Amino acid sequence: MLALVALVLPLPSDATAAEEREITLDARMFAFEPGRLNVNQGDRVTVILHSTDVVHGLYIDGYDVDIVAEPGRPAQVTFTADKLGKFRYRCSVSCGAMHPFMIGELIVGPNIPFGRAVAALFIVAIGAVVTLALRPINH
Ligand SMILES: [Cu+2]
Repeated sequence: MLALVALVLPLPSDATAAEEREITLDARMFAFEPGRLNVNQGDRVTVILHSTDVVHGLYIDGYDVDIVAEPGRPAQVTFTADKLGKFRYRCSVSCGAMHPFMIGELIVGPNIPFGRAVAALFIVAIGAVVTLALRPINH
């Protein structure tokens, strides 16, 4: 019952506030580490690209991100993850035979359902505590 109320009520605005995220992405022949990035829509994302062997680039489809890192000289970019969905990222510098397979996936998920789920759980927990506290004690 209380959980239903939580799903209907508007949440405080900070429940959907964007986060600042800093992600370190290692590039080497022929992979990115990590190969998958998860962020929430609206997040301010900073990616720091480290190259551990030769020159690699980072190009993110749909996000107008294109940076190049030399070994020992990381490159950095900041963007707002304003588009929902899955976006490929790839190496933008031809770095060897397997270069076309040097790809990863950026997943931008909605942040509202998660906030609501947390709020619903929180209210259920409070409801349980209140119910237990009000229960008559039998000796
Ligand atoms: Cu590369």
